[in-house]
Amino acid sequence: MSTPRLSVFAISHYCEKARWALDFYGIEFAVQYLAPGLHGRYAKRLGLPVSSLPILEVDDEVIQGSSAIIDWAEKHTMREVALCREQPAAVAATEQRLDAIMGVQIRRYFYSEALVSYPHTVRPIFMRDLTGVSRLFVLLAWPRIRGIMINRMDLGPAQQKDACTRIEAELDWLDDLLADGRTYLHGSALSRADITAASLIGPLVQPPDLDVALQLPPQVSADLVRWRERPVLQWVEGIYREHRDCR
Ligand SMILES: N[C@@H](CCC(=O)N[C@@H](CS)C(=O)NCC(=O)O)C(=O)O
Repeated sequence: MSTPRLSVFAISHYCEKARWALDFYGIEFAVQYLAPGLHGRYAKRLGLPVSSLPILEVDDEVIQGSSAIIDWAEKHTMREVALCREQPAAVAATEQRLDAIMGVQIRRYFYSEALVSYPHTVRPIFMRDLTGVSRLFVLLAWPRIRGIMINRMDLGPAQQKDACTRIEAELDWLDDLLADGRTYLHGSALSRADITAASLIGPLVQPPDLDVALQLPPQVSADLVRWRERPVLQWVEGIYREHRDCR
């Protein structure tokens, strides 16, 4: 098997989820940072129906999406250790719910303020790790990239409020789940539900192990102060501290 190549955006929490799973399974991989805007062409060239990252390429195989990448890692690891396989139905349901709601709404909530009102804080993160033409592309095409992102993700002040309400409902659900003092969301050891929750909620916690430090806009900063004592945010910090040392 040749070294797998993982295409990512530096700032994406779904990409962090895939990276975490590959690291957990001890799979050596090369990271390719793509420029937003050029990533769509790349996905098309690979024959993929949608443009989203992460994308993993291994020999002739192309695997798109963080969940499919975890499936692939589970099959191809040489390590004895595995993510917890107890309560598979609950783990799958939680992963799907987090992917569909929390991941999407946290992104919409953050960009609704950062990209709309403070775009100068976002561009450097997108440009980080890019070289040559890709870097120049983001520099020159930034107003257009920003406009497309605002349209596609449906961003703005009202949308931020809406996303905030949805995030709080999901945080309530997770706080309730953790109220019995459990260490992991389901089962007796780290599962893909835990990796999903920690990666997707990570931007609200900014754990030191997270590769990218975000400059938080004022409303997000104020909400984070309000949320930081929530059991689930403390739990995410703990999961990073205990389990994200596998890089
Ligand atoms: N469910 C997908 C979501 C991936 C996703 O939304 N990726 C974002 C980055 S956070 C993306 O690539 N957006 C640009 C696009 O879809 O073209 C997964 O788990 O991989």
